[in-house]
Amino acid sequence: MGITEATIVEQFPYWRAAIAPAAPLPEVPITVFIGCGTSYNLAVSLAVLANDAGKPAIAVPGGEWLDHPASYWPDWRKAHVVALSRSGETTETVAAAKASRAAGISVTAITCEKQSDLARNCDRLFFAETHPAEGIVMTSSASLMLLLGLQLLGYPIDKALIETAEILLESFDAQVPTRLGGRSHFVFLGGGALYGIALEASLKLQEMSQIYTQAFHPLEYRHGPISLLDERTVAVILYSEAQAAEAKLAGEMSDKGALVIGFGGPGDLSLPVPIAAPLAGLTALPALQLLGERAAQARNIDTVAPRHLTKVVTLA
Ligand code: F1P
Repeated sequence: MGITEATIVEQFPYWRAAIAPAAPLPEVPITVFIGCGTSYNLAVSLAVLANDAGKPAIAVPGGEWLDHPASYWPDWRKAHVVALSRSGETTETVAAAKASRAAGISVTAITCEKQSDLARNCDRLFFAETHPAEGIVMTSSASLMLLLGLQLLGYPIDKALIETAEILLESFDAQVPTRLGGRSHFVFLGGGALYGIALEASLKLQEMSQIYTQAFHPLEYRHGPISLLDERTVAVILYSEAQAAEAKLAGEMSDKGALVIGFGGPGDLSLPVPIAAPLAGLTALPALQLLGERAAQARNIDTVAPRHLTKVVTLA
């Protein structure tokens, strides 16, 4: 087993260690989740889940919140910021956290590095230890930061959920990789909080395998992107409560030649996700990470050193 694969399949003990109730977020007009890359994708999912839990929230990339906060929220000085960064050193995220605090905004940090610039520049710190072998590609750390964010929003994580994620990972690996031959275009669809997960699955597979990937809200796919669909396409549908419409889309994509993998709903391959909707994304994340690894292995690409990427992306 390669190093990246180990960080995916061995991540669950780190999840168990990260279970802890968290004091709620402050009562503010808006909570802004910021991050870059994978951490931004998690922010997208968490902002939706915050709204679902009755806490108004948006997600903004770190660099955008740094440079144009008022373009995202006019009364931005009244926000609370939740900054996500595995390393705690990504230039834009750290600078945005510092600038927010300088403007009188309190900052909650979610990170896997206690001794980081972000950890030193926040008001509240949520930390989880990640798999020690994790390299450039964020695998276990992505799941862990999502888990911490869910707890912060009051969604309880328990051992049964973790077991469900493990079972899903195993059943994914038993059914899916052998069906991927000849497929070179991957589309990820997710609605609500699952859109951020679709973005993350897409980014992961692209980074790991250098295959062209796309992510959309499910029904958006019919408004143009479907023109690229052919027998080289794999479509991963992360089913939300809007099952009926998403299932129709799955049928249409399959008829047009895609291999449809349904998480929590129908497809050419269907994987059950027996978990409450807000937690479905976290449950599916390890399997989606493994999809990237398996696609890379099929192309003999070493995911320990993805092209053009570094573990911490900094701007001098
Ligand atoms: C996030 C990030 C990842 C990218 C690579 C480098 O950084 O840019 O999105 O895939 O792994 O790190 P961080 O702010 O979470 O440390």
